[in-house]
Amino acid sequence: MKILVLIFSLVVFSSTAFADLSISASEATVRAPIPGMKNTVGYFKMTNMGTKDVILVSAKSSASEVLEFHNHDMNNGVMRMYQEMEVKIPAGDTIVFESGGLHLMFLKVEPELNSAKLVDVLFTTKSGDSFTVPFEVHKLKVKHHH
Ligand SMILES: [Cu+2]
Repeated sequence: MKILVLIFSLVVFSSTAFADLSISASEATVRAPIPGMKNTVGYFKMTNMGTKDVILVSAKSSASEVLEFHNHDMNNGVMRMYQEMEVKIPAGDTIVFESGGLHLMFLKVEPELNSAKLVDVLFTTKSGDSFTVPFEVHKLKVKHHH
């Protein structure tokens, strides 16, 4: 259990206005867009250590004109993604944004996303609270197969 606590305490943010908001985020990464592409995806884990559910309603970043919460489903064997207007982080629970599931969609990315090491994302909750999570920018490496 101690290991878990250490991982999640890596990045902890709390609001000044709402003492009961206790959210931590970890492993927040965004892929640098493939050259020529205007869109990319971000992944992270978010834990609600508080006693009330937290509902994310928006995300903003200077690195991208539009940020949307997306999810995937399977339709006749075809993976399809769709927008989620809200993402609930239940009290005491961790929600994982990962490949093939929930993800943060960066649409119309700014050039800074290619050169930056970190980009800040500001999340806003239904209760009007907000907090910032830094996302590490991961560049795609060209793989050589032998
Ligand atoms: Cu998407």
